[in-house]
Amino acid sequence: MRRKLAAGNWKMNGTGAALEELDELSRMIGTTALQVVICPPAPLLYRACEAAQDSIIAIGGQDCHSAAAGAHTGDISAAMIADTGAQYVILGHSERRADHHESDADIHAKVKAAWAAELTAILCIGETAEQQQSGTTLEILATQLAGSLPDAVSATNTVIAYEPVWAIGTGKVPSLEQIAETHDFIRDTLITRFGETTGNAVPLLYGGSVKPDNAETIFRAENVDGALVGGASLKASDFAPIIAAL
Ligand code: G2H
Repeated sequence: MRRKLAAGNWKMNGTGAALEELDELSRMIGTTALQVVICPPAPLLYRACEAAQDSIIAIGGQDCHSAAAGAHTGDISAAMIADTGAQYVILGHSERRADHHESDADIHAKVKAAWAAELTAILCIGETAEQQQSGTTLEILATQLAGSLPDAVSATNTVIAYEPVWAIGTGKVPSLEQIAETHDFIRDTLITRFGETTGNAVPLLYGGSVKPDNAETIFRAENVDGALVGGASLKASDFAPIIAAL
């Protein structure tokens, strides 16, 4: 049985007051066998870890630098994220790929840095609207996986999030058939490269406009083990029903 996971990506939203949502979420979900992760902005990481310490909620960063330390003004290392008590880090989100020109090679180095700091990498991949329309989605996913995922993948150090760029924050969601096809393809690609045991153990998340009213349908796809949720993770009252649908 693969572990099921719901991760909230707060993106560049929230100051200290937003931590009340963590308390509220913890109260609403109680105990569950699911893994629940909240990835707040970096300045909130330490306080989020403190706020979540008596709950089942784990905390994650939204990016890290590939270097362990050095002259990189404004950046944070994986070890700094781990030092706050966080256990996860999102890497390769399409907003980082677009806004900061991150290549698959850059992301590959960041995943290695995350593993060195004993963080679980939530690696994001996904095609743009143009790529989807030109029918190259699976090709793009194969290229991104090959280029950004290092060899030492294990059942616990990696989670893959499939996020079609055209579905992010737009309210558009692929059909259940499209979601099933892409996740089946990612699963097969992992099995081919890492073998049955590891390939089958890595959780796959869907991300892009997941809401309380569409989560249950999305989670029907066999290889969807959870969701990476942006906008609907900001309020506990939105995120809790998504977690409940898993
Ligand atoms: C995709 C997702 C979270 P949203 O970026 O990573 O955001 O749920 O707001 O589309």
